[in-house]
Amino acid sequence: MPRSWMILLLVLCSAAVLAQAATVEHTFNVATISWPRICQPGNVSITAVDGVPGPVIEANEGDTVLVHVINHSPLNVTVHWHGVFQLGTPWADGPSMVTQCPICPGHRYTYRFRITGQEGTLWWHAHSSLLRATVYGALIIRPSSGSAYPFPAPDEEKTVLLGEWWNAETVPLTNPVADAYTINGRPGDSYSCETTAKRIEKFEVRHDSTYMLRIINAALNTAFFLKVAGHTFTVVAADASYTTQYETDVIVIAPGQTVDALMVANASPGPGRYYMAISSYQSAAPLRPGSYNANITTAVVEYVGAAASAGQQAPTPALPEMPEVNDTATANRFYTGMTALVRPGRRTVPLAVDTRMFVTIGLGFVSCDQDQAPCPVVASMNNQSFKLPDADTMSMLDARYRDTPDGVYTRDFPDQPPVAFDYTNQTERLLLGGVAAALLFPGPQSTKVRTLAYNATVEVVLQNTALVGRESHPMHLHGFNFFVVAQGFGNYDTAAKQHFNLVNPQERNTIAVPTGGWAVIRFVADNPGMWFMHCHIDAHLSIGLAMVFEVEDGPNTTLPAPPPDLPRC
Ligand SMILES: *[C@@H]1O[C@H](CO)[C@@H](O)[C@H](O)[C@H]1NC(C)=O
Ligand SMILES: *[C@@H]1O[C@H](CO)[C@@H](O)[C@H](O)[C@H]1NC(C)=O
Ligand SMILES: *[C@@H]1O[C@H](CO)[C@@H](O)[C@H](O)[C@H]1NC(C)=O
Ligand SMILES: *[C@@H]1O[C@H](CO)[C@@H](O)[C@H](O)[C@H]1NC(C)=O
Ligand SMILES: *[C@@H]1O[C@H](CO)[C@@H](O)[C@H](O)[C@H]1NC(C)=O
Ligand SMILES: *[C@@H]1O[C@H](CO)[C@@H](O)[C@H](O)[C@H]1NC(C)=O
Ligand SMILES: *[C@@H]1O[C@H](CO)[C@@H](O)[C@H](O)[C@H]1NC(C)=O
Ligand SMILES: *[C@@H]1O[C@H](CO)[C@@H](O)[C@H](O)[C@H]1NC(C)=O
Ligand SMILES: [Cu+2]
Repeated sequence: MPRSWMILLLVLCSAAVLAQAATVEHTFNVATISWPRICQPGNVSITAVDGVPGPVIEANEGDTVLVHVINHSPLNVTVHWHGVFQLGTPWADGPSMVTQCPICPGHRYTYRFRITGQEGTLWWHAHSSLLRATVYGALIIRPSSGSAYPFPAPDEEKTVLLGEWWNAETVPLTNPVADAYTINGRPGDSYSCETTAKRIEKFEVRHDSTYMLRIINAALNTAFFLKVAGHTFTVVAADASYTTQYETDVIVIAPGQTVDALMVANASPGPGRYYMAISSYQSAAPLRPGSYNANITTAVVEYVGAAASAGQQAPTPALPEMPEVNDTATANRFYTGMTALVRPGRRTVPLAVDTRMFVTIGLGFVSCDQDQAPCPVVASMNNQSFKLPDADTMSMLDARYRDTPDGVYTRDFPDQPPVAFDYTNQTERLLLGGVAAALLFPGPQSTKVRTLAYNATVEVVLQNTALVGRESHPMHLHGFNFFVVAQGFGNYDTAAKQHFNLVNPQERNTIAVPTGGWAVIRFVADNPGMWFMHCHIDAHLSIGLAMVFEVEDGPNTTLPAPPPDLPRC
């Protein structure tokens, strides 16, 4: 071995010792628990891991995470580690019937994976039926020991998990409109009814200290605006990828996304109490009143000393002025405002493309008789509406491993929609008379995958349609981060290529494709497995807004054998 290699090895070894990669171990008891309703007497039975939100997983980059999930509930369950690359551990990803059969009542499964090449804020959630409404928590990855944040270290960190709450059992969910939004499981002061104890999250701060807010949108169906009265933010990361510092007084966050933002506690006129508030961002046009909860939810940012000054009643917090519910301009400014923080030795956007796809995403209808009108809504990608394999067959990853896809999935997910049309034009004449009508009814649901060669560089244009209505779909890719090289409103035009950001595009695992618009993403398929790509609005995922990438084995990288305790169907 050449001398320089020996030295390199020695350096690497001592770096490994310094880094002290650890094992982070948790036991998640999934169970039916009793939890207080909001603004109504009594409790409701929900499925949860200890409570809402569930336990926080804290790790350093390089650590191995081991979670023993024990299902004490009467429902099938799986857990997904949202945003974790799962390099070499595709059996630990979690989506039910994609990478595993569910953990049946009374059974258990140990998820085991190593966190490499990513740091920041991620989260975990159930990935079977609608259980993630109450089965979720934060997954925080700090730099490996010996490394530092690429910005001045904050004095303290606060996790801010945004959710939705129903006063009924969420499975089955009969009303998609939440009874309340929550911050760390609490509804806040706008819900201080007689019948309910006040439950509000409190963030205690010291004057002039800097806080890193790790904000996670765990809601089933709702994107949020978040503000703190009297304070502004510096965004430093999104989806566990560092960004150049971006100054803003409002955070916009779609389901599935995370944002890390620094907040200095320097409010004027001075120490006191300030509301953090979240409100719904409705991207749908036309706006559909009654299709969302218009209430705001609050937490309180309280300066040390402000609560009990001179034994008096704490001052009423100031409330931030929230954007209008349909303020797409504000959402777009935030979503497009960030660029990646380019650092030496880290992954950058691929410049050459091997596989190109153009994928329409949106809603349509199940074809039905006149007397059943309006027909039920269905969702599709390139005119394919996705359904999971039946629970009595086998998971897609298992079928791939055994090379027996028959009866589980087919390899014919198309690279283009069957027809090209004016995707974002809502003109009635176009829908009824034109080619678009052919895409309005995608037909029976199926389980189609796009097979990708190992290491292929993939570019996907995600084009929203306006067949039923304009709307932003937060598209989430399992197993990979992608670079968002461009996004815009209207129909994608190849002339946009001239404006691709191939220098420092933001890196994400969930892109809120602009309402009535498009986004172009790139990723490298360097991890053999079955990787779900889907809308992170559960109401759309459950009606077919999904597909799966089947990534082939590489020369030296093959799909590992399933772990012995993998649940079987
Ligand atoms: C309601 O749920 C809370 C939280 O789990 C629990 O502390 C309380 O005892 C429950 N109340 C009832 C009446 O079950
Ligand atoms: C908003 O909150 C109030 C209680 O403060 C509640 O009566 C109302 O139903 C809520 N609105 C919605 C749409 O849930
Ligand atoms: C938002 O909705 C209101 C009420 O429906 C409407 O008047 C306004 O034009 C909408 N704004 C945008 C930007 O769509
Ligand atoms: C939408 O389609 C109609 C009918 O083809 C056409 O007249 C109109 O110009 C289109 N609108 C836009 C904004 O392109
Ligand atoms: C969309 O899919 C359905 C069902 O497979 C088919 O009937 C329809 O023709 C397709 N649309 C187009 C434009 O090909
Ligand atoms: C993967 O692709 C990159 C360039 O795109 C290349 O440098 C590398 O050698 C490839 N790796 C394998 C294992 O094919
Ligand atoms: C695969 O591994 C073999 C033996 O370890 C090595 O010679 C070869 O270069 C590797 N190929 C790639 C593409 O990494
Ligand atoms: C639970 O999972 C098992 C095993 O895959 C399956 O046989 C059963 O049908 C599932 N039950 C429900 C209610 O989905
Ligand atoms: Cu969607």
